[in-house]
Amino acid sequence: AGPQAYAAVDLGAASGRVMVGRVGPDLLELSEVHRFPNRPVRLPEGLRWDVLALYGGVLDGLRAAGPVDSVGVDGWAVDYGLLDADGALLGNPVHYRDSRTEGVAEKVWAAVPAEELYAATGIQYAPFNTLYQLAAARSTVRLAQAERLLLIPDLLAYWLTGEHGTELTNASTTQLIDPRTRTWSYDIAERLGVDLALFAPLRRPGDPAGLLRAEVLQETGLTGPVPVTAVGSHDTASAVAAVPATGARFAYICTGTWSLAGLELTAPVLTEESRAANFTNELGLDGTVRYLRNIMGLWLLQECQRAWGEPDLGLLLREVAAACALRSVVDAGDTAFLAPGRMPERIAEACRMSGQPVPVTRAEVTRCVLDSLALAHRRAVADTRRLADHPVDVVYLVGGGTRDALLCQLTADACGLPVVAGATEAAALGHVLVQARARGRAGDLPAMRALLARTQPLTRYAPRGDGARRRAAEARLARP
Ligand code: LRH
Repeated sequence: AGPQAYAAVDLGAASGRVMVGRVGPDLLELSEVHRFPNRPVRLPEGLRWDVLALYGGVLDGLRAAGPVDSVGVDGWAVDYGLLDADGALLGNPVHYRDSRTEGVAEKVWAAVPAEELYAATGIQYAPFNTLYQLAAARSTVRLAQAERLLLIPDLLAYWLTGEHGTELTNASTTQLIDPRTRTWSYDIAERLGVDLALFAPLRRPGDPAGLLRAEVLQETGLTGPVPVTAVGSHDTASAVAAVPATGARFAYICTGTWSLAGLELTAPVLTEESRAANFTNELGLDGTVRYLRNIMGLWLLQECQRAWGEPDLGLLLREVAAACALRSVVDAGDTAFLAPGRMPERIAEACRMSGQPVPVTRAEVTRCVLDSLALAHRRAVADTRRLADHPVDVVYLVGGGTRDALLCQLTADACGLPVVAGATEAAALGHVLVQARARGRAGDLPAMRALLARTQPLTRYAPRGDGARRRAAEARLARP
């Protein structure tokens, strides 16, 4: 028998993809069969996901995929859909960049202090954590009517199968999971009035998640039974699984709309120092902890591109070669950049406020973003080493940002460490490997990574420069 085929549905904040993966002892292949835009919609009530369009894209993708042995779904974290007693979706899922959570965290902390929340859940403060979204929704009719809450990938899996589940890696981003016990934090939920009965039972990457419904088979032309397999349904969990590391002394940066930079650990770091540095302990595959920091990532550039009428990224990166390095930089970790809109102006404003030259041309703004990202990557890698007391000899970059050679090189320069750029479609690769493993066709995490290192093209970037300009730029950034 030849290798099996696995369909990986991977939902990103900017687009969704259906990929087909094949896995064998020395084989790891991925082909994209369908890509569709993910366009958030601004309604009078706020920023919403067009989740039905996404489901339509998934069905189109499964039709294009042809016969597969199993299907999985991963996607971005924290957001959810609510279902009524009949299993019908209650309204359009709210986008994590919606403003409804402004000022909500302070109210939550009045009931459970931020220190206690971190010690219990290990999750960073981000205004969009599911916990704060639920607090913002507290007295809404929708929440009162809801019988079930499904995180976005679980919602899509439900529409495909008719079955409910809460996949663990993504559940950890709700801030309602205890990373030591890897189950619900009952005490936190109770004190904050979150009804855990809203959540379906937890399932782990590799667990069965049902079969494609008869109507889905009909719509996609697939022949059943087709099993759906739970994967690391948080896209970042799947991407971290696909870091092609061969040793233990590594850090990773998953670059896409976000940059997620940190370490893979076997136990969470729940210290007050770690909380102050806003590091998160999300759950990964096989008992691992993803100890990382959220950095704004290519979102900064995507929003600039939108403001400039969508110029081609390749063109922008060629223009950037002419712009002066490290002339002005912003704090790419600042949640001030979270909301959409007016990004070139907001970046210019941040430079003006910190007394730096204001970037004006597209090339100058793009250069400012790339330099700022590289510095934020460096800070995250340095902080993570210190806070987790973990040695790092090499930084692996995976995800969309690996297409940008300048970003990879600047990250190596800033970190003063070799950077190895791996797969652009890391989330889909990690995802496919978990499906393969569930069917006995792949090994443990180190074996998966060895397979990735053998089969996927890697690009190495050696660090350049003495760091003097970088230090000067960081000093400007630190100025009040
Ligand atoms: C990346 C990601 C990230 C989350 C954010 C909401 O797609 O899942 O890990 O923090 O989206």
